[in-house]
Amino acid sequence: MPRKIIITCAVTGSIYTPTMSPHLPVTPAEIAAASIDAAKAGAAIIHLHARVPEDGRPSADPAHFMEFCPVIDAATDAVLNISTGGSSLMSLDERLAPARAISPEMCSLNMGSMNFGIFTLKRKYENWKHDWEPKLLEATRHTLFTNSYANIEDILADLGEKGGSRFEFECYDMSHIETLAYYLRQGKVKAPLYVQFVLGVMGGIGASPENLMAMKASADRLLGDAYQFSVLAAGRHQIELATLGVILGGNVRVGLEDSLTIPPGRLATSNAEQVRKIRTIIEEMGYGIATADEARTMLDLKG
Ligand code: KMH
Ligand code: ZN
Repeated sequence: MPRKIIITCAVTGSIYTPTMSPHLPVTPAEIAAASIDAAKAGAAIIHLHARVPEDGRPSADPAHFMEFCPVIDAATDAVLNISTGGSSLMSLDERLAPARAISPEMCSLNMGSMNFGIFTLKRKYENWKHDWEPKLLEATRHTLFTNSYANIEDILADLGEKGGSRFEFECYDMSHIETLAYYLRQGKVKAPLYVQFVLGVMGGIGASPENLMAMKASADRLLGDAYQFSVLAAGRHQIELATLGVILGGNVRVGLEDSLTIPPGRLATSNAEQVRKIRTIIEEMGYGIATADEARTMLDLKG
């Protein structure tokens, strides 16, 4: 039996802005359609952020999430994974409101505080559709993405112990794996941990094969058999590092939240296009694709 690989698709996020790609889903109808198409293409998990429908600004308003989550739920059996990272410019209370309202099967949990330098994207664009876009990017030069120990513990207690959600542990650097290992030793998190190795965010570890292998070696040493992993490479290395992640025994995350492009370097026309690309590579290598229910079993989700 070939090993089954879980594909997560992160459909819109809060990093890229509407000027950067006409294919970035923004309205609830677009986010729902992109998610449904990604699930049909093979994504077992859909990682979700919301945007203000009128202008595409990142939103943490639960009402915006409620416009697309039930639609995706009704049309697919995909696991819904709600962001608790929101955007680095939101307060923690804002960031947690959607997952608190929805109590999803999964949510993200960012494992440390860091710079989150998306201001560097600014230089590539001109003729902004909206004034807020360059301003938001510039603001990240001055802001920290705050995920204190107390913040992490609140999320574990509130959404995890109380709400029954399980986590995509976002690890942007080796130190974040150390923090997760601390909580494993404390008994505050339990196997199977789903660790997302996040490479290529400015402020975190860079997107290279060597860094991915170092993250994996560190997690093997610190988390042993208590974890499974997935690979997310932000930017143009998305597909190749996801492929290496599969070779190293892991799962993958793609989607326009993390990269607007598709090899050999053009804009992806949809989230589903990236899912189909990685699915083809996975199947050509002889692996299988996990269904949503198989992902639920592998990750011990509440279902
Ligand atoms: N945007 C990704 C680099 C979250 O939503 O909590 C990581 C992420 C964080 O998806
Ligand atoms: Zn996210």
